[in-house]
Amino acid sequence: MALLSRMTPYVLVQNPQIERPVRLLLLLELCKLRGAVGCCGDKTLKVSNLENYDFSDTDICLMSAGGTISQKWSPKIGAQGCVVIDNSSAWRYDQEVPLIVPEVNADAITGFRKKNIIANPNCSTAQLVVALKPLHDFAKIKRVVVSTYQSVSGAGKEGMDELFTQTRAVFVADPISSKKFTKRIAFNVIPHIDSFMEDGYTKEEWKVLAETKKMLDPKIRVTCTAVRVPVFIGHSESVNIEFENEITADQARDILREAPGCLVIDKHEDGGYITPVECAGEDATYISRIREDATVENGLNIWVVSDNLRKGAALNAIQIAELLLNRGLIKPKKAA
Ligand code: 2RA
Repeated sequence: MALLSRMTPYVLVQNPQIERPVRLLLLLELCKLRGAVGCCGDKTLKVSNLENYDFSDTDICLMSAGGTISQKWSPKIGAQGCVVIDNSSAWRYDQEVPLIVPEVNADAITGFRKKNIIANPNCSTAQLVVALKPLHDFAKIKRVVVSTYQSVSGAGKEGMDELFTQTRAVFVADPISSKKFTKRIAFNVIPHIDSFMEDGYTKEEWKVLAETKKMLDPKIRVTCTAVRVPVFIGHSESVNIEFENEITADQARDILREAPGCLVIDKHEDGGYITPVECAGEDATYISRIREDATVENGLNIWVVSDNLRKGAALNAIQIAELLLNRGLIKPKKAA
């Protein structure tokens, strides 16, 4: 992160018509935590109007303003020589835009030059591929079945507010209304995230397959059920994996213990596993409950938990920026 603080201060742009204070703050918080004090840490950040901002002096734009803004602005910003790291889904499936999780496909980053845009994956995919990559390298994954348990912060501040308000309403016997989610989320689970597609899957479920294939291996077959749960921060995933080659649970545990970004907490005792409450505010992708699946030839079941606001969003974006700098792929335009 030291490199970032030597750069010209990068600008976090907010469209004045769109209020996204939480997302913006999360990015700022993370920069502060990871030591980019020279950029924005304890300083007052100037928010400029996107319409007339000149990006030609700016090295990196961390874009977290939604797909519509990104579609319109990322190419214009990229054309001014500023690299956009985009958190929306606008560019993830574009063949000319690399989709990057540094622990998984760092080498693919060089493709950013075509458009000067790099895409950050969907939160549920980011943690999944961090866990899958080292196992794929060892025993070649054939098929993955994922069930997600996604926290309400994946739906932003309004999602968090809705869980809080509804939970309180249940206790004080107030009427309960749902705006952000399609059904009551307090004391409930909802098997529906993002919009429905023609085949009956949701867009969230489709993203998991499309992004896993793009980043890890297009030959891997992936199927997913994405579920919203009444948890504020931290996505969990139950993952069933079928491999081409033999792999034992002990081998998987050893491999994952050494793998970048992974932390294995897997004791066969009460509480010997990770839950979202413990992962919130942490950078790692936690893996627990590693077991052999006796119903297939080479199968494993694992439990993957990570802070969706960090590895699933802000942290991964910062890691991409670090990757650009550490590999000398961009040179700071001005010294800070
Ligand atoms: C969600 N995956 O949890 C989305 C956010 N990117 O709703």
